[in-house]
Amino acid sequence: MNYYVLTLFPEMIENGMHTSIIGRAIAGGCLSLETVNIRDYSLTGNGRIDDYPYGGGAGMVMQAEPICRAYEDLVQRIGKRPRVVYLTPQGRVFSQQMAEEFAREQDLIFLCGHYEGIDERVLEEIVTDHVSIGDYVLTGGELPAMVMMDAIARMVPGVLSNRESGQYESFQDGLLEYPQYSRPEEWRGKQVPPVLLSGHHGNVERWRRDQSLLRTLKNRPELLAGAELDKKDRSFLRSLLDETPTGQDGQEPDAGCGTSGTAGMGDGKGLTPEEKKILTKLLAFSEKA
Ligand code: 6GU
Repeated sequence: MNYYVLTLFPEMIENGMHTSIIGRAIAGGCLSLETVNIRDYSLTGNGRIDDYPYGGGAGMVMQAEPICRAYEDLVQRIGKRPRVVYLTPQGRVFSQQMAEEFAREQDLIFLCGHYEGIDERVLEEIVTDHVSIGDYVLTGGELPAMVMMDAIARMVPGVLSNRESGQYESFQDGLLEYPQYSRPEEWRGKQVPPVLLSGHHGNVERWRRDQSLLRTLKNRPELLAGAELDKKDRSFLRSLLDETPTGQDGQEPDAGCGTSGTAGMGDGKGLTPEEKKILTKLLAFSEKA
């Protein structure tokens, strides 16, 4: 995978991308990264690339020509016209599915805006994909570009080692990841769930699946509606409806089952009345299907 980034802050991209797993993948040749400073394509040669918006209003607009020149110079050099992703809160919201799709490309160009935006005419000419990373506003497209490049890179063969492989992580099967524990067995009075020390592989797998279901229900119930649930999943979820509700203070009604101690993540076991309502509907639907 070859990444190209058109930006006013190439050092921000370079610093962020030459670190950790992505940095290793670039050093190892699985990924390549080239940043292009849009300022180098300023019309006046003084580095100025923005101007006042026609029609008035606050802020400045990045002009079409410097961006177009930076783009044309790049595609000339690489000899192809890859997809161009423009990072904007007005775009389609990025997802794991989109990361998997972009990962099948050989080359990707990211266009990062700043100020109030970019002259629409150059966007019409060069951009193939408008992408947002969520419903909040950031000061520029650099962090979103890095978010996308990171998520896409994980899906590129060779970037992750077997240990790091994303095969069983959140979203792969439509559920959130289960909680993880490492040494020591007791930390500040908190025990590792006993089932994880039991050595019983089947029970461990079942517990993890249940925790994934519970977490997804509590934090992202809309994902649970789309997940594939088998008989054992439904049976676990049904059992949650029979438990006494957890108070607002997070007091556990069922100590000793090995699920306490995760309340901080919003996934203490007792369900709120609202969660029970969601779950009841979901089970009715899932049992019909
Ligand atoms: Cl892609 N850009 C900016 N500036 N803000 C954002 C965004 C992108 N996605 C969410 N917020």
